[in-house]
Amino acid sequence: GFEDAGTGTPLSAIAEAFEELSSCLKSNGYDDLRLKPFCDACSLVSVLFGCLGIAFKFAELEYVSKVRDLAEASEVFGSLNSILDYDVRSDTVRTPGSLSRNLRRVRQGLDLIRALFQNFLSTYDDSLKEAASMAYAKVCAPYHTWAVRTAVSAGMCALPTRDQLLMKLNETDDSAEREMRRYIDASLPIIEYIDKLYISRSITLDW
Ligand code: 1PZ
Repeated sequence: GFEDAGTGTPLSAIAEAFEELSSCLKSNGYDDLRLKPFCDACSLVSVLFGCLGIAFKFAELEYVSKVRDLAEASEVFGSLNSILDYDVRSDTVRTPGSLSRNLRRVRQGLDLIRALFQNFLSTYDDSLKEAASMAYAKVCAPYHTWAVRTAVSAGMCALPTRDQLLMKLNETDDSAEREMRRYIDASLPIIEYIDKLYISRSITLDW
């Protein structure tokens, strides 16, 4: 908006990008989502990793490389639908490194942030460990290997405090609450839309 012009924080940029995606999706009747703007919005999320400390460097590399693969494919595949169509035809939906698999992982990342923000807003704990661990346990842990789950739970001990995180993000409690709510609301239809891409093709989501 006008008051953010030039002074937007990373969180407000993320919220804005997902609101735009979400309104595009709504305006075409939840029928189509372009791959390039989707990847652009997903890339913005990377700034959050910088706030988490070195323990989550591996998560950042994982996430960023999957978004980059998808972004590179956007020259060939215009929409999220076309990625699924391609992988269904070549029977590679769940093949490691395939675009449909990377899309599923990126979707889990978006949902993790959503859960994390929700937990952040429902507690005033100075430590983020509880909020982050609960979000991870619910959204991602069921699909991750033991080794990854162990590394994540070790990393949880090195998270910044709530105040440190707000400071790094250049937010106050009030402004962070506003921007996180915007993301929580705007990302939900995107996440549900991505799930529907698989479900409508009779692909289960237990992976
Ligand atoms: C203050 C908040 C702190 C929250 C910290 C939460 C950190 C969660 C870290 C998750 C680490 C996942 C690392 C590696 C996962 C891989 O096993 C899979 C492999 O997929 P495959 O190649 O087998 O298909 N990769 C992923 O799931 C993609 C990466 C997802 C990472 C999402 C992070 C979301 C952002 C967190 C927040 C800021």
